[in-house]
Amino acid sequence: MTMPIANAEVLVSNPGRNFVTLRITTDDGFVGLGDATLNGRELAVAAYLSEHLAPLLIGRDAHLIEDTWQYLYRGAYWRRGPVTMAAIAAVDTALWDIKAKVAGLPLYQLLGGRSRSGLLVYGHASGMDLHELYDSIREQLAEGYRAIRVQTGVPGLASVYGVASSANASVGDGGDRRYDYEPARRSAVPVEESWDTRAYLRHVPTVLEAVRNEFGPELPLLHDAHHRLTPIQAAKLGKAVEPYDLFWLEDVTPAENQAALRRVREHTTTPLAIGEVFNTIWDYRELFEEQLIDYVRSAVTHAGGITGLRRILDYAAIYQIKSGVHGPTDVSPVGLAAAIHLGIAIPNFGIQEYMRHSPATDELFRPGYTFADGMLTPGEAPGLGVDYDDAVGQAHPYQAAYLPVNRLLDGTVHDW
Ligand code: GCO
Ligand code: MG
Repeated sequence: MTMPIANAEVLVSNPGRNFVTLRITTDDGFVGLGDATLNGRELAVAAYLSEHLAPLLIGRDAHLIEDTWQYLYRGAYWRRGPVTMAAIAAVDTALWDIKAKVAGLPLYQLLGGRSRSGLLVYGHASGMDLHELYDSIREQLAEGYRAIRVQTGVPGLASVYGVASSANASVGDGGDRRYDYEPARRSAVPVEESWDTRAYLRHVPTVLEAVRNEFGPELPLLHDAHHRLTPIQAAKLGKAVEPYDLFWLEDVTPAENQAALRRVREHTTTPLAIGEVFNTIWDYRELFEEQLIDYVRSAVTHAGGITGLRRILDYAAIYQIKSGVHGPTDVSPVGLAAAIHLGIAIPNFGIQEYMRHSPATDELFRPGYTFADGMLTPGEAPGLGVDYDDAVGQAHPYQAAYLPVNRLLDGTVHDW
């Protein structure tokens, strides 16, 4: 029984931030969605999909998920890279969505069924100073989060990754405070921020110590260094924060150089998470085989879809490495739903990032997953459980946006 694909549409919309969504429709009317959002580079993936992949999909059998993955990956000749892998991810996710709808089952059932009752998630707290940070942590706890990422301002720096300033804080429709933590600004050129690693390294351990003392030993705390450190600086930070028992320290170095993590690992027992900018299993090979990390940060959206990420996580499992799937607001509800279905099924689930989309984004995608008591659950609708509302999408057209560029105080371009 084949199920030919009739249509593959690339939908680009901006309900407050840009999202690229692939919608595949079969001849007999089944519809699947895939997320292809690459923050700040959205139209590159949209063009890859509409110009190069969509024409290949028409008439193909929607049931052939693995074959299509291999056909698009090997068939391109040019391998890997965030644009290619986000495009393949969108096709793969949409095909899984369709297969589950045909089966009449929520997608996680096709991935092996439930391995747990829900996904523990972490929320996001930040403050320019301790007072703001404590308030933000209390808000997160009040919303039910049971694990919290802590990001802090650094004295002398006007703005820092992950810290909401009053300039980019906004009030959500429900009256609650919402922050956009990866401020891809709607502007013609990127905003520039400045950075001082020594000031950061002096300050962060004092903040984590204060937070640990204020909130007690139980609360899982996470921190993201956002690729800014050298291996030896990262080792120093990991060692300095050991007494505060972090759940993980994320992206300590720009991890193109996997071997850099050896240096970090030999100096600290602080758990390490990495990989939100990776896109294939090859990016993890040394990290896994030498057991240099503890958590995999890739998103379904950026690592070749459910097929790509599941393969990475199976490989991780043999080294006791767990999932910590990327879930910022630039992963759309389609990408997040895919992560939730995968996360509830896999044996080596660790934690799921959850930043909460704006009400406008949820109106566009109408996700069926639910957040309660610090846990996400996928819902029981067939497929991914996400719909795309064309009228809402058309009302919010694409707007050019860039992530910030980071410079050291002397003007040198640094990792953001
Ligand atoms: C995280 C990430 C994000 C990224 C963003 C870039 O840990 O969630 O670091 O905040 O900065 O996804 O687009
Ligand atoms: Mg991160």
